Amino acid sequence: MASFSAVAYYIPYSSSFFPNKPPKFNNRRRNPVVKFTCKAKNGETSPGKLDRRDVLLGLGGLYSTTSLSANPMALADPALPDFKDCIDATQPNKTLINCCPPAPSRIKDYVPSATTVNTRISAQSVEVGSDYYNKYTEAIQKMKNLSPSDPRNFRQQANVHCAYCDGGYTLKGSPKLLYEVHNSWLFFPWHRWYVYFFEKICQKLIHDDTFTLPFWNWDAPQGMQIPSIYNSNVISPLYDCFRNPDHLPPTVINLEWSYGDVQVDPKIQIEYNLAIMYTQMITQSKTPNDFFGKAYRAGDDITTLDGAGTIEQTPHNHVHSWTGTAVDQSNPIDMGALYSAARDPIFFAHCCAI
Ligand SMILES: [Cu+2]
Repeated sequence: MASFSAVAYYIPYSSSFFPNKPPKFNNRRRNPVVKFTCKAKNGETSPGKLDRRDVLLGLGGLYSTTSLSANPMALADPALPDFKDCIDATQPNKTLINCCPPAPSRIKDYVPSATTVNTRISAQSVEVGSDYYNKYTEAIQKMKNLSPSDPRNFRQQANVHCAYCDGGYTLKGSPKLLYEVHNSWLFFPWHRWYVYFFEKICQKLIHDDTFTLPFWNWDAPQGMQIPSIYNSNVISPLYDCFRNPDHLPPTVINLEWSYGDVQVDPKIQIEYNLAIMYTQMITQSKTPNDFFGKAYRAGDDITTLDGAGTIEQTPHNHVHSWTGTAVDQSNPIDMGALYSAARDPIFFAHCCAI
């Protein structure tokens, strides 16, 4: 257990997604580290240049598929959490919370074994009472029914997000800095692995290794509201009472929402949302770092990095705060706050969309 507390150092960068007024569009212009070209001629890539395919390959394949021997981004120790000691995380109201997972006897490196690819489906297309819905709710209910000390228990899994995002670990090699998986290029890969293992637990519990989680397609008009499966009835394991009551279906999501925004005509909101997506995906994503986020390496202070990529900032953060409760703006819970976001099952559909 913790031998010291997070507040001994600092309150995490942001313990809610948007405690105050969220940033608007990412209008910053950074000096591009890597230039972006639409397509390399004859399959060539030249040092310092990437084509769009490489951007879409993701961080895992990005630097191995291009000639980036001169790219300093690949040449530093990675930012890692120090697993020696898990400390209390900090809620938006500054109170501490213990999100630490059960201490493993040993940590084993995971080796992926899957040879097939299962396609996720949109949450909006799932009908309440369908076979898929029954499987999904069975998996989540079984996770919630597991012993509270079982690391696969739903609350334990929610706490993983809390521990890694809200000050549960220090940065390895820098005991005065906290580790954080938001606001940098860690955002995409960390969340994708998190969802991957959550999905594996679901598969195991319902004895179906083809099961996939649904994704919340908030970037398409038909997905721009809370999918009905999460709001069907209050005893469903997919339901969460800590969502903003003003934003339940059929309210259309505002992908750039912040406290105080008024609802506009749904058709206009959808047009705004599509424009926001275009802006974040294309106009503002001139470089890989714009899109994925800034490099976060050993020794870096995440509180001063200001490194979130375009999609993490908007719409990702805004979907969180739009969905989470607005009852107490100074102390948002569930989807509206880092420490509690994954307590809402819709969190995993949201993360499957990024
Ligand atoms: Cu997160």
